[in-house]
Amino acid sequence: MTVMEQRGAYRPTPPPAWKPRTDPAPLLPDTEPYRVLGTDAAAQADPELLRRLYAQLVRGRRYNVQATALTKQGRLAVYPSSTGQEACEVAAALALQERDWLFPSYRDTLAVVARGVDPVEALTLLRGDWHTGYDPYEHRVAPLSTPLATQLPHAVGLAHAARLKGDDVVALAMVGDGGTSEGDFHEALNFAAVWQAPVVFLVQNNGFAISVPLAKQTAAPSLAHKAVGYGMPGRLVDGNDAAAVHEVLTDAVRRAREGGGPTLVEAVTYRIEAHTNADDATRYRGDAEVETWREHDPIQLLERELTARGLLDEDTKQSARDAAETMAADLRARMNQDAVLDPMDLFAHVYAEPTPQLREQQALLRAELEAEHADREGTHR
Ligand SMILES: Cc1ncc(C[n+]2csc(CCOP(=O)(O)OP(=O)(O)O)c2C)c(N)n1
Repeated sequence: MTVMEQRGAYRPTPPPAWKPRTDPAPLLPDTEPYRVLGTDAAAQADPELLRRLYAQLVRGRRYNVQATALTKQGRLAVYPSSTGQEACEVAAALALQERDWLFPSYRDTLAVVARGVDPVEALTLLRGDWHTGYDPYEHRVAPLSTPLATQLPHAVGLAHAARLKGDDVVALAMVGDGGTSEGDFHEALNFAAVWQAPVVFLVQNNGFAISVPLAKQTAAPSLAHKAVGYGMPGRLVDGNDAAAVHEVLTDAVRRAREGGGPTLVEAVTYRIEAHTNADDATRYRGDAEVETWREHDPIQLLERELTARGLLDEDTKQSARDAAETMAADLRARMNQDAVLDPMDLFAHVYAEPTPQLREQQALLRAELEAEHADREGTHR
């Protein structure tokens, strides 16, 4: 007897009609990272914007070199260099309007500086001096986040709240490839898509999370594909092509502003330096790989395009270099001054209402400092 005969007259009622809630096709990223420089699309790019990006890239590279030197001189505790990633950093800052908000991670000092924060204040946290170091409200830049991906739900919260209040604000949140494995990444993207919050997520896929390569981080076809599962578009872009990153982010920011909801952008790039000055990258990757990426350098890419189109002469190049040198000299001089710090500031701005434990610790430290002071006075007399 066949199965059908065993079933006899039984006819199941068909389930309610099902269809995907949104068409996934428009959400899918391209199969290749989007490029502008060296392609036909470059002819459409605004020469003034390209020159602005160029000057910022040169400045950014010089900032990375100077900050790394400061770690070697004992003037900076730690520096996660973004050498090789300057196009993402600069484009992120330039894609935003003044009224928008930037939510950076610890590697994004350049984006913070490109947005207008004082170059020294942007390093305060990494010097280990004083909380965030800059006023987040002045340039609408959230604190550099060391805990991975925690800045993402903050960005979504701010963007959603702004929309509820009727404020025209977009939040752009930056995160690394490793950060996409965090629960906060998932929660932020899910809320952003459900609420259609005006937020743009920029993942800088620089190949590694310290020593962990991307292949050990995810089995997704690309990080941009992760967007589809949440119901937002994923865009894949060449992260070393400043014009391409700027265009993709500007489009995503515009879309968010117009009520189109969030976008996840994966910028494919490479971390040329070690994770930080405390890391030895030769233990987990070879020089040959680094060299391949050096040949796809963001500054060189833009310089070649500008030169080929007759948009960059020797004087313009020199003035970009001079401006970068002036910034570096000022950074060096000011970072070489000892910071005047009050240890009691440790307790400031932790909670609006300090906990009893915190008050107790605060009293202990005050007593210790007073005893030390009295001791010193006694010895000197
Ligand atoms: C919640 C959390 N877990 C672990 C760490 C330790 N940690 C610091 S950086 C890092 C790697 C992050 O890599 P990625 O997100 O790819 O960013 P990248 O450093 O490459 O810019 C890890 C695991 C942390 N800071 N926060």
